[in-house]
Amino acid sequence: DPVIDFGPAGSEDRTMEVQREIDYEMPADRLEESQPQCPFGVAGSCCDICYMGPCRVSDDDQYGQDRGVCGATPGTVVSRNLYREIAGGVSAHSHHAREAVELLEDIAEENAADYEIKDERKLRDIAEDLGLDADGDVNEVAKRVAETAKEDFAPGGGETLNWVERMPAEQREHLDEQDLLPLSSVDQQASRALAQTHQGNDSDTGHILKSALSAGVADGYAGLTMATDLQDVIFGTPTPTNATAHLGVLEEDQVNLAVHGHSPELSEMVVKAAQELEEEAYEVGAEGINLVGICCTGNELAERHGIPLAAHSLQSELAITTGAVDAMVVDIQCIWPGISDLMECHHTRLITTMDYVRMREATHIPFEEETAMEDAKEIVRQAIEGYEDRQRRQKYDVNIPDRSQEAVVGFSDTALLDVLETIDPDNPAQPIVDAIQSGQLRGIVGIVGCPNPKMREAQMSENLIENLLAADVLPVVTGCIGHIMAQGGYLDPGTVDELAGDGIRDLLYTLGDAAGLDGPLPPVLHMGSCVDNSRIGNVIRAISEGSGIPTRDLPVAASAPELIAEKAVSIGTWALSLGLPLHTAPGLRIEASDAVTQTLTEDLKDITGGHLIQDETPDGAAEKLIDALDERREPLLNA
Ligand code: BF8
Repeated sequence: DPVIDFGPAGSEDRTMEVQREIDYEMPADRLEESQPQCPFGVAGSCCDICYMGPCRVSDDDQYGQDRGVCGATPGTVVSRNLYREIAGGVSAHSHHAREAVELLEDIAEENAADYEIKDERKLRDIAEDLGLDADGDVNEVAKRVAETAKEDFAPGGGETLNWVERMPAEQREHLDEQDLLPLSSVDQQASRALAQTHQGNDSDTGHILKSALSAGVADGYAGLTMATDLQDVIFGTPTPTNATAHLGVLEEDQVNLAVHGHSPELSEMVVKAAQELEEEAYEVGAEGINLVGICCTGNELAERHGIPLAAHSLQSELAITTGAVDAMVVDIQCIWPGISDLMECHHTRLITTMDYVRMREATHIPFEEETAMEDAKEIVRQAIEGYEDRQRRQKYDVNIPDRSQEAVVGFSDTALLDVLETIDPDNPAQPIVDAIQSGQLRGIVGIVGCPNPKMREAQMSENLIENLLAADVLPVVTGCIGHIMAQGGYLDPGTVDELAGDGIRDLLYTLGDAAGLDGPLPPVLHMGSCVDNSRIGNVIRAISEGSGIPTRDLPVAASAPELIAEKAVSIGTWALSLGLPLHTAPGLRIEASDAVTQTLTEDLKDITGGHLIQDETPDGAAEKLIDALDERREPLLNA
C-alpha cells in the first residue's frame, strides 16, 4: 500500500480510509507509479531543446556523454535548463503582478466599481519609495503608481525595472556593480530567457547563470513585491488574525465553497458575494455559506479575513473526496489537473475563471474586473446548486475528517515592523540586532514553497522547522508551508514553550508583550502567500537599512524544503540575489554539471553573497543552515 499521508504525523483519518477504499488515483499513488524517475532529468543532464537529441550530457560518466550532438557541455545544458525553470516562475509571478496593476489602474480611473483602495498609507509609502509624488488625491497617486508599474512590462524603458527601487539599497548597488540587475521590462526578461537558451545561442555557463540571477531579481520585484504591494493597497495589509486549518473546517450542513489558486482579485469578490447571497443558501435548507481557502488563495483569505485554511495544494484532491465540497473555484497556478478526474464521481462543481487556465470537466465562468460582483455571484450560486445536488444524491457520503487546528496568521511586514517599533520607535531594526547580539536569536530562516509528495512522508518541513526552533532560529513561513504549519499547530502560540529554544522563546514573549498580546507570538510566523515572500524581503530590507548591515552579511537564510514549482525556483534565485544562503529539497537539478554546482554552492558567495545548500534530510539541512547562520552572525557578535 502506498503511504498516503496528506497531513501531520500518523494520519489515519476517515477520509483517507474512504479514499483508499474507492481507490482514487491520488498524488502519492501517482508518485509511486512514476518510479523509477529518470535519473538524467533529476541530475539536470537531459537536453531536449532541439531535435538532434534528447542528449544526456553530464560530467558524471554514469549520466551520459560529455558533449551533446551540437557540442553543448554539461555546464551549458544544466544552466540552460535551470534558467528556463526560472523564466517559468518569472512569467507566472509577473502575470500575477500585472493583474494587480491593471486592477489598480481601473480602480483609479473608476472603471472597476466593485473594488476600492483599502490601504492608502501603503499606496503613498510605495509612491514615495518609487520617487513619485505621494501627495494629493488618492486616485491620482494610484494612477502614478500604476503607470510606473506598467513601465516594468513595456520594452525600452530605463536601465532596469522601476520596482527594483524596492530592493535593499546596498544590495541593489552591489548587484548593479556586477551588472546583475534585470532588464527594464520583465516581459522582455522572460522572453529573453527563451531566446538566449534557444539551441545555438548562449553556451557560456557563467553568463547563462548571471542572466538567470537577474531573472531571479525580476521575479522578486516585478513579480512578488509588485503583486503584494498592490494587493495590500487594494485589499488591505494583513494584521495577525486567528484562523482554523485543515479539512475539518468543511461543514456538512452548509454550502461549502472552496476557493483555490492565487489572486485575491477573485477570492475577495467571492467573499463579498457569499455574504450577499447567504439568504439564498438558507432558502435551500443550508445553514449558511462556508467559504474555505486552498493553497495560496487560502493564505490570502486567512490573513485578511480569518477564513479557514482548508488544504494545501497537495490536499486539493483530498478535499473533493470528502464529498462535502459543493463547488471549487480556481484562478491561476498550482491547480492540479488530477482534480478533473474526480469530477466524474462527485457532485462538486469545478469552476475555472481565467482565460489562460482551463480544465477538463470544469464550467468556465469568465471573471472580469468590470463585472466582478456579478461573476462572483454566479460562482456562489453554482455552489448553492451543488449543495442542493448533494442533498438529493444521498449515495455521495460526506466524510469530513475530524481534524482542525487553530492558528494565528497574517504577520505582514508592516505588522511585524509595527511591533518592533513599539520596542524601539527610532529604529525597528535595533531589537532584532540586539537579540542576535545577545544570543537570544541565532538567525531567521524564510521557509517557503510547496508540499512535495516526495518529502511529505519524511515530514521534511515540520522536522526541519523543529530543528531550527530548538536552535533559537526563528522560522517565518509562506505559501503551502503555511498550511502545513497551521495544521501541525506550529502557528499556535500555545506551542511556543514546547518547541522553541530558550532564547527564541524569550524573544517571542517579548514580542507578544510589545504587540499587546496576553502571551507570546507563535513559534512560527505566517507571512502569507508565495508572492508574500516579498514581505520577508521587506523585513530584511528594514533590518539591513536600519542597521547598516548588508543583506549578504545578515544571519538570514531561505529554504524551500519541499519545492515543487518553477515559481519556487525563481523565488529561491531571488533569495540568492539578495545574498542569502538558500536550501532546497528536492535539490535543484544541477548535479550533472560540476561547473554549475561549484558556482552556485561556492563561487556565488563572492558574487551576491548567497550560496546554495542541497540536502534532503531535515537534520542535515538544519545543520547546514545553522552553520551558515553562525558564520554570518560572527562579525555581528564581535561588532
Ligand atoms: O505559490 S506553495 S504549491 S500554492 S508554488 Fe503552489 Fe507551491 Fe503551494 Fe502558492 Ni507557492
